Amino acid sequence: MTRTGMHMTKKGFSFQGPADGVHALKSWITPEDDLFLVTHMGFVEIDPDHWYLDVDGLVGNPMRLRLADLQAMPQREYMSFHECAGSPLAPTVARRRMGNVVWKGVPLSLVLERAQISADASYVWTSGLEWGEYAEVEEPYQKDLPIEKALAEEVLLALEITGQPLTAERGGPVRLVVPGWYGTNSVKWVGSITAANRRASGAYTTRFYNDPTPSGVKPVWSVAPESVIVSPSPNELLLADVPTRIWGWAWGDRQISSVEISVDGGGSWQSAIVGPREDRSWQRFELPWVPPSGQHVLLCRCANELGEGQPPSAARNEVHSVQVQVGA
Ligand SMILES: Nc1nc2c(c(=O)[nH]1)N[C@H]1C(S)=C(S)[C@@H](COP(=O)(O)O)O[C@H]1N2
Ligand SMILES: [Mo]
Repeated sequence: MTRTGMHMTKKGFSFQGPADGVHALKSWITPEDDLFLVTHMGFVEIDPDHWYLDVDGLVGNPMRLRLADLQAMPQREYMSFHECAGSPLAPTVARRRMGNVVWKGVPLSLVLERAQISADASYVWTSGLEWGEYAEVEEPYQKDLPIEKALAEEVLLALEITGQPLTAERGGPVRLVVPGWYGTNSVKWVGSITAANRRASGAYTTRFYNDPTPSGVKPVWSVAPESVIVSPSPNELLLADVPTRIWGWAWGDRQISSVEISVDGGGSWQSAIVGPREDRSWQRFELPWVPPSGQHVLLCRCANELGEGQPPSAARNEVHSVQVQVGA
């Protein structure tokens, strides 16, 4: 389903992120250069003059929006963490790809209203415009959202990230963003929206991004509570008896209400101070520490307002640890 005015710039799966991993994420808003980039089939460059968005399916008024049509609609900003769920082929491995950004765009709900979405629609499907192969599957990057989330105020057809137009690699000229949900749902290079009364049946909503559960599968949607220690990093110079602090970020679809830190490999835990959240931003946490000399394993774990926490292992949001060496 290739359209004119677009070409692939790089083929195949690709992940890019800062060399220092989470320890690079020192600022409240992640600069573009430190924000991870993911694509399954490759990157695509789309001429903005040729871009359009088709809205069809269970709608009274199917339509085709050009970029100028979208730009003429009301836009809003929304601050949110942005996190990749990790490889769909290894769903229990923590990859720690995330950041915190400000998206700006047209609420998806406005476009769905304009298209006169039917009361029978229970899902909204979106597709990316790129093509190629991933894990021996060759089909469009199509995702779905239940109607309640599709109509939520934070879900945007984004044109900008942190004050800048989306680059081609970031999914420009227009991408979907689904704040609070894993990055896989935020379809880049979006080209079509279809209202439906069932889930999408493609590989990216069935084979991939469905976690096995005792009773079946659970789509990789809402982000589970997670926290990481940004500082100290394993290679930071720490001196015995010199006061320092352990700090990092905690986030999830739901607000984080507590973060605990262990400085003895999980033997004992202390409560950290947790900062506020804005929209669905991450939250800063911090604990003063006077380190004794030697080697220490630092851990952090958080819980959200419902009391849901982080598993110790075998999960994408498993407890994060950092090993540090403190000089005498
Ligand atoms: N069209 C399209 N959208 C996509 C993907 C993709 O491969 N194709 N990858 C998804 C995944 S898994 C993630 S984590 C985010 C990454 O967004 P970013 O590269 O802007 O960080 O885009 C999502 N949207
Ligand atoms: Mo991802």
